[in-house]
Parts: sequence; C-alpha cells; structure tokens
Amino acid sequence: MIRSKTLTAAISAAAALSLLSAAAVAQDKTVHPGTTEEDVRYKGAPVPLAAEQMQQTITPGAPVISAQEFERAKQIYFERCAGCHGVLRKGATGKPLTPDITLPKGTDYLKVFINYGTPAGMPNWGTSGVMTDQDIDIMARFLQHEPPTPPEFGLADMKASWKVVVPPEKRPTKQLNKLNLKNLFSVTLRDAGEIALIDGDSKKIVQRIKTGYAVHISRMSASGRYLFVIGRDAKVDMIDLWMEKPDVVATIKVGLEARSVETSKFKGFEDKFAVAGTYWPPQFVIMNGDTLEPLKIVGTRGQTVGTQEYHPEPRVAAIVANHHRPEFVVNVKETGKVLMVDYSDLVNLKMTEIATSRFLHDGGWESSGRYVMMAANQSNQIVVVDTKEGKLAAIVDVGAIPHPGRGANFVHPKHGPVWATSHLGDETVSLIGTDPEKHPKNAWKVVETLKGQGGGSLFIKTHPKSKNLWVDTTLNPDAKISQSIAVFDVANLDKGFEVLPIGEWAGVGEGAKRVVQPEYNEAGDEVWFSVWSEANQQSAIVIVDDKTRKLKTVIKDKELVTPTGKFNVFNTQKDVY
Ligand code: DHE
Repeated sequence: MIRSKTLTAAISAAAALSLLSAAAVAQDKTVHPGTTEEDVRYKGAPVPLAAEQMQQTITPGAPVISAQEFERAKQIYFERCAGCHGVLRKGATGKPLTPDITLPKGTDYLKVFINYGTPAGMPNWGTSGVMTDQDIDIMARFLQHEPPTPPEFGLADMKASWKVVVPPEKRPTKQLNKLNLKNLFSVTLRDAGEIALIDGDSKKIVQRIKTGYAVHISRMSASGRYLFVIGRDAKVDMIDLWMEKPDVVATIKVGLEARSVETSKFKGFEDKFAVAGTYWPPQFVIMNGDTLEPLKIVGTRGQTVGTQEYHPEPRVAAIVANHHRPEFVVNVKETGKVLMVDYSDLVNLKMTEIATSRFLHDGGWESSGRYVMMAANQSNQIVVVDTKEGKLAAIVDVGAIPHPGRGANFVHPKHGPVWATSHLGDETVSLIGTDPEKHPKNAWKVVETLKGQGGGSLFIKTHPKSKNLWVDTTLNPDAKISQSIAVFDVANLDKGFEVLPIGEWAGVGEGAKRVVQPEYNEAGDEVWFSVWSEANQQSAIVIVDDKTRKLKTVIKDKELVTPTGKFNVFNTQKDVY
C-alpha cells in the first residue's frame, strides 16, 4: 500500500524532473560535459525506485547526514543519477561512485565536482541551475556513505501483485471482434502509462488500455492472440485481442524496474511461456503464458566478461525468443553475457552462458533466424551469437554507441544479405554481412558504412517487401534533424539518402516533435513514424507510402499522448524486420 501511494507521488515528480532535465539539456549544452547530449537525453531518465524503502547505511569516516537529508539525497540520486551510475553506484554506463572512491575526495571536493561538473562526464548540476547549494551539499555527503540497497523482489512479492482478471476458461474460444488483428498496432503512450490499439486499416484508435508507468515495449505471443506490455515499473499486462473489446486478462509486477518482455515461439511451445527481464532486481522470470503465473526466477548477478569482477546489478536488457529452439535469448547488460535459456524443462533448467561484450542493450535476428545480433552499446560493438550451435560467432566493431532496435535486414546489391544498425554517438550506419555460407568473406564484417543525417539515432527499419531503409535521428540536438527521417534506397546506396520532414508533415504546432521508430504495416507498403512531443503538447503518428515516399495520412488525436514505440501485431509476432 505504502509502495503504491509513494510510487504515484514519485512518478509525478519524476515526470516533472524528466521535463526539467530535458529543458536544462536544451538550454545548457554543457549540462553533462564529457557525455554527449544525445546520451544524457536517452539515459538520464528517472529510475522508478526513489519511493522504495531502503535502509540508511552510515559509513565510518563519512560526514554526518540526517535521516531527512538521506531521503532527499536518495530521491535526487534515483531521479538523476542511477540511470547511468547504477542503483548501487557500482558503475553502469557511468562511472562508479562508491565510498572507496568518494570518501578520499571529501565533501568540499565533491561539492565543486557536482556544482561545476567535469570534462570526464560529471554534470554541472549547480551552475546549470538544476540543483540548489543545499542539495549539492547533501549529495556530496550522501555519496560518501555506502549506497542504500532497494529491496529484492521474489516469488512471494510477484504472487502478491499477480491478478488473473479473466481466467483462461472464461476467455473467448474465437475472435469476437471484427478487427484485422494482423494489421493492428500497439502504440506506447509513454507518459500516459497506456497503450493505444490502432487499427492499421482504418487508422482509428480502437482503444486505450492502462498499463505500467512509462510503458516501454509491446511483444506478441506466437499465435498472435495475446499482447504483452511492460512498464518501467516492471508491471506486465497481458491483453487478449480476441475479446469483443480487447483488454487486460492478467497482470503482474515482476520487480521494481524493467524494460523487456517476450513470449515462447518454438513449435509446440506457442503461447506457453512469457518471460520478463528486470533492471532491479537483476533477474528474469519465466511465467505461464496463459495467466502470467510466475514459475521460475533466475538471478543475473555475477562476474563481468574480461576482467571477471563481480557485478552486483547486471541489468537484463533485450530478450528475444528463438523460433528454431525452445529458448529465450537474454542479454545481461553490465556483465556482457548472452544467456540462452532452454524453457523446455524449468526444473532441470539448462542455460548456455555466452561471454560476449559488456553493455549489451538491444538487437534482433538476421534474416535466416539462426544468428542473433546484439548491440554492446558502450563497447561500440555488435555481438553475433550462433543460436544453433549455442556459441559466440563474432564480435564486430561498429560506430559509436550502436542502437539498432531490432535492426534491419536486406540484401546488399554487392555483398549479399546484411543486417544494419544505426548509432546514438555518430552519423554512421553499419552494414554487417550475415551469410557465412554463400558470402563467407563478408560474414560478420562491416561490409559498408553509410553516412546518415547525424548522431542520436535510435531505430532503423526496412521490410522484406521494401527497397527503403529508414533511419531516425530522434535524439540529435538539431531540431531539423531530430524532426525528420533519412531514407536510403537499398538498391542504390551510393546515391545517399533523402530527408523527409516528418515533424513538419505532422502539422502539430509547437513541440519537440522528435521523430521516432519507423514501423511497417503488415503488407509492408506503409511506414509509421511517431512524432513525439511533451505530454501537454500535441503529438501525432505520420504514415508514409513506402513506394512513393509521400505522405499518406496523419493520425492526430488528443488521446495520442507521447507516442513512441509502435508494434504491428504481425511483424512483432513473426519478427519481420
Ligand atoms: Fe528503450 C527497446 C532500454 C529509453 C523506446 N529499450 C528497449 C530495450 C531495452 C531498452 C533494454 C530492448 C527490449 C527488448 O527487445 O526486449 N530504453 C532502455 C533504457 O534503459 C533507456 C536508455 C533509458 C530509460 O530510462 O528507459 C531507454 N527507450 C528509451 C526511450 O527514451 C524511448 C526512445 C522512448 C520510450 O518509449 O521510452 C525508448 N525502447 C524504445 C522502443 C523499444 C525499446 C520503441 C522497442 C524497439 C523495437 O522495435 O523493438
């Protein structure tokens, strides 16, 4: 009870701070010296843990801090710093901030550090006007104490939150609505904590459904009937698309912070299991695919690859389901391990742990479905895992901070089949050869590097029936670039790209109008783009005709609050990209 009330308060505070930090970034280019503006915008979002009760730890030799000051510092830390430095300050994509490092520096040094920032990446929280002198003083003392640890979240906690709203035997035995389910889109309404179901044929919003806080992604069950949605607060909602009015039939909280959910897709196991990975606690849980009953929790704490040091919070990033074997492929971010989890026997669980590269984030399949391509983003690498052999196939150096989403597969006119990623940290697009049989010389090598509009790219997309490769630049600091899309002709890559002014086409007036995540319809002849502004401004979805690259429709509706990810049912179910 306490948790849910305080969480609500934290969420509003977090949303406000998120806007504030965006504004600070916009006004002051030096808000995070040493870290690119794109990166600050992307990772600086609040972590929904501030409201959790944690033990205050007093570290010998550290300056006095009152209980009230400790609570204040804890809140600031989770809203501002934890996304990069880690919940336990052990260093994630940012540097470690543990007492062995902070105590020898002392309060005065740390205050200067926080106030002015450093070229190595510490933000100038004081001079940018984001933190008061009093807050800076509290933070300088807080950082010299052992970090407080958020609670664990085990089976009993999950079961206490678990609700089967409509039991399987009371659900429809056939589809009761007239929707063309294959061309339905689940759209993340990020700041509303909802998804919108949009009919891909009529472009009408069919329904809005309440989900978790700052809802993140949607994934489809193998049959295409159930939609799974996960929020940053680790709430999973399972939606039955066969109901007259599609709605939540089961819900569960699987931890305190999460980003990924997936379902079993191997023949014989369709719709049987769901899996969700959490940032906190560092673990994943396999659930019953019908009811979300939690069945098996597996922790991911352990040694990093390379130096083999213990890491206390290796977060679970992307999870993909293997179509060829009864396995989930689970990315463990900070330790750099890809786990291939065999779900055919949960009692005698078999798991292949593949040592790859640190900071695994997102990724997807190459076109044959045998190799999985995962971005180790802060390592500037793509790791390739052969899921048939259960072995690392290659680690490929690419540009700065690759961020493919699930990537894009197409046949290169000279080099054969390739998988592509764009980058957060530079303007390049890396094309990696993926056919070791017919094009062995090109396999797992960057065969060509394209130059796009700029850095700040989050997603790249094409479709087997298309000749276009779409590259967004959502987090580029230049509004002209973040509000438009670059499109390449895959048959004529030398010609460079065309820029389409998607933000302008939306006709929504004032706003950030960041263009994010191209997504195809089922037929592969339309591309949908979110035009993402703040919650109090108008946003839109712009639909482009893939063949002519001309504007087809704009979906504008006051219900479309902060649309970001869009997930076409068929393409998500079958992993078409
Ligand atoms: Fe995402 C996918 C984590 C910020 C939109 N995001 C993912 C995945 C992870 C992740 C691990 C892969 C899930 C999978 O495949 O199982 N995202 C994170 C973060 O940790 C990060 C950097 C910071 C945060 O505070 O959450 C972050 N993500 C964002 C955004 O700000 C985006 C642009 C807008 C939003 O809705 O929050 C965003 N992330 C997305 C989308 C996908 C995604 C649309 C799925 C892409 C796809 O095509 O599959």
